Amino acid sequence: FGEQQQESNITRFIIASNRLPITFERNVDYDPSKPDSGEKWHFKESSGGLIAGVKGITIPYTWIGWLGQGSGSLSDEEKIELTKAVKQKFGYTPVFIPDDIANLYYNVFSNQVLWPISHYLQFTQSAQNGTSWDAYCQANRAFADAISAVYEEGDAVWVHDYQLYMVPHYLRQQSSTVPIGFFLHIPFPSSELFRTLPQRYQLIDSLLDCNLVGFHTHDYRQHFVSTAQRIILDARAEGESIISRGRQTSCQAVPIGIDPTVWNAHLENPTVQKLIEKLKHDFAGVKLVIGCDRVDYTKGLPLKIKIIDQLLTTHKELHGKFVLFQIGIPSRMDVKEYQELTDELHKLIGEVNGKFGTIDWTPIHYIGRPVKQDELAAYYAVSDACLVTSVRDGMNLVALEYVCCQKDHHGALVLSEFAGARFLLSGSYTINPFDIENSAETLNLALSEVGKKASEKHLNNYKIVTLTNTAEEWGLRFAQLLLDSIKDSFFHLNE
Ligand code: GDG
Repeated sequence: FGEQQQESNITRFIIASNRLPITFERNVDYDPSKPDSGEKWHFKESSGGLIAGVKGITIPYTWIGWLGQGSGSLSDEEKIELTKAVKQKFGYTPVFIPDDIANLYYNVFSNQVLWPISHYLQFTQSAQNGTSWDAYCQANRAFADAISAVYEEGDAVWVHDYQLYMVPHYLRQQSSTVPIGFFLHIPFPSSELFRTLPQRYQLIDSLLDCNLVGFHTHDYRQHFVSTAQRIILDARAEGESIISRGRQTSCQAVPIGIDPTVWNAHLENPTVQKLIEKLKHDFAGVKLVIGCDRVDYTKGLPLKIKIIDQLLTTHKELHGKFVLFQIGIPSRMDVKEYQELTDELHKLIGEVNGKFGTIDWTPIHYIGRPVKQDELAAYYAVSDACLVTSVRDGMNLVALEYVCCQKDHHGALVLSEFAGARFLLSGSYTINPFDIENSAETLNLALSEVGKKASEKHLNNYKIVTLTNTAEEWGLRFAQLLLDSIKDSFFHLNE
């Protein structure tokens, strides 16, 4: 790192996130003596909330991240080859973490301690121990080292999400001036919960090493500010910042957006249009509701199925005329809670279909694997409503994507009040998914208002998703806030 204070512009972001937006596989047919055997490594681009947001930003960036389990046990020679291939093909830099450390860092400390606590579920005591914390720190240090190795003058570092809470700390040890922004994609919980973490001090202190910390909503921001003041003795809130140990950290709500051009392009694709026509024909006269979630206990999937059960119990007129089309992407299947949730979900869906289904009607259509994004656009486009039942959710991009794909149809968004999107999309039918009876009634109301009141609500949401809160806007806003925060902290340090 140079020790130049960056004041005028950010020429490039170094994005750091747990995973790179690609997965790799070894080409088993590869033979260096046979030129037609292809390249040694095959890559696939992955999708997900964070990836969708970052890919929409228009400021140049390079990306640093882990390539997943298995990458840590490659030989040194293979790591060099793979790094070269990833650099050449995508311009990204992989971080290599030994597989046993990665398991403790990712599966244990990140996903069994930080993830549940951030979503208001108490952490597993057994997962919370010195070994998993040490691995978490070791992995975060590897990220910081990789960042400093690619750093060039004019760069700003943009660290993403809870897996990398300690990266700002290790970066600051190397440079007191490198601009560091951090964005949290999940909720920041109430201090009452966060302060039960034994590592609360180190985690918050590291975030205060940033110039800017961004959240999806004002509530999450507020929770962070009060947590910092309770945990760090000298921390005090001043305006939109926290001052502690001579550092000034700007804390802001900067809600993520999606890239509407990607979804509009899908909708204009003739293959997608053909699929939309086919679905319209196949589901004529049926109220179609779409759901699309990672199978994660934060998404409230069992509650969603119970809401459908309730709807079909109370509204017999919907029998034969209603379908929930649910996509459930398998997630973190090496964690016990996720395997159990998958079993529970399959059982509940089977029960509802068994209870109400007939030879020519299945109320819940379930796909338990990822679908292609253009196919997803078609499902969004033909659905009369989208049902989001998260028990906690940082934002929920599915809600935004649905609104974008409802350009012509103006369907209803039925949205949990525990998803951050609720604060952004004021034209939604909000539900408390724990209140099954009222949620079922709201869904019924929303379906009955499609084409009437739902249309007004939709137009309100549509403007937000496609104009005022796009991923592009998000990137620009974050960059501007980061620049402002650098100037502020510069003045502060020189006072
Ligand atoms: C985290 C936070 C926050 C889903 N199924 C398929 C597919 N997807 C894509 C969706 C959407 C993304 O995955 C899911 O985003 P969410 O926001 O709903 O949820 P998380 O993955 O939990 O994301 C969340 C987000 O970060 C961003 O800050 O909103 O609160 O938990 O983009 O379209 N994509 C494809 N096939 C699928 O089957 N191609």
